[in-house]
Amino acid sequence: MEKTWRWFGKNDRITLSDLKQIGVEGIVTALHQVPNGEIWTVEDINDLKQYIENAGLRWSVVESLPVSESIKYGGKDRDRLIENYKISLANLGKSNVRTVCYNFMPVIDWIRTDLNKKQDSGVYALYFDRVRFAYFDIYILKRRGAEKDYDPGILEKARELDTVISEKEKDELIDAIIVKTQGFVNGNIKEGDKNPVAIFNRLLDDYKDIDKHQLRENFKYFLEQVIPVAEAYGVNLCVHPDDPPFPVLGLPRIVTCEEDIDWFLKAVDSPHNGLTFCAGSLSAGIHNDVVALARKFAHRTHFVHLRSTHVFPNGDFVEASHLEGRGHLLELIKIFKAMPHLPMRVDHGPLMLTDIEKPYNPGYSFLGRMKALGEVSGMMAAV
Ligand code: DNO
Repeated sequence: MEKTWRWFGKNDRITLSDLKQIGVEGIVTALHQVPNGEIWTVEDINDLKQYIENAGLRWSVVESLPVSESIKYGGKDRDRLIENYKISLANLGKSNVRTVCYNFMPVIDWIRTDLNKKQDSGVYALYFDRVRFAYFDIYILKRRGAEKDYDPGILEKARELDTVISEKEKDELIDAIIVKTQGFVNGNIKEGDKNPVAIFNRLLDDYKDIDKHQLRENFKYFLEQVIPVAEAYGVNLCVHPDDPPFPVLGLPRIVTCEEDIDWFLKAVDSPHNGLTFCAGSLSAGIHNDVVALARKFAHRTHFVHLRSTHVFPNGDFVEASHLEGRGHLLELIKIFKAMPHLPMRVDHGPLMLTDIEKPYNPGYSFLGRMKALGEVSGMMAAV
């Protein structure tokens, strides 16, 4: 596998020369300044590509070329947005950037309730707490009918939480779930937006008639149009699994398990229609055997995210060290070692040491990811 690193562009406080020093070979990035749905021009792509190459690295993967909400819920302007997507894909192919990661999660990308959960060792990890999530859904969003999605034990604990939670803690929960984790990856809600809950509720409204079946149909419609362009320009598209891999907030999620992956790979059966094998996202679903999934889908995997989780008996999960947990990264490395050009990045890392006070995107601090890259590089060498 090729050792890559997610870098957020020229404004990232981590520089390309820092990355060279720690053994990174390829860069994972995006045109973060281009608003969702607009065309990525050849000029803009080449400018960033040249900048990366001047540092002695290569632009290995686009993460992400975002899919607009209207494509996902099947809005009136979806055909225009798909056309733009096709042009951006073609432009990437012309510029020789040929691996493109995206996701098909409605409204909200990855979800955590706690961005700084202190671990026994003193580092901070990302955490998903089922009760706090239910609280957000029922008491903050006030989503109609939300209660029926949670079991009585969780509902009871959410009620108890409501009697003790402060306004500040509520704001922190909103910030974790729909602002800080979303702003830099998807653009639906950004830091500084006033009343993120109202914006979020409006976005949810667009999906009120979209069930799992309809979302699959919309995904297929998208793939049928973009995969021929990917084929023509030699681009590999690879969808990121849903994180966490189960339905949330009344929204369907459709890349969560073996059956889902089988379904979309067959929906348009082309080698250019592939998977981002995110061990972290998949391992957070107790229904997933990550190693078996890797064995089955390696041949359609175009990009790998190495990360691991611990899932607790109550369903909460925490991001584990890259050496432990349900991700079984050592076993995955054994499977993917047969693919020397497959880009891999360590995904997320603990917040630790002198990084603790620095304003990194959640999960994307420097030292924790560097430690993870060291661990993964060691496993790769040993394998
Ligand atoms: C979170 C990331 C995701 C991922 C997108 C891909 O850390 O893994 O936001 O980049 O879902 O489109």
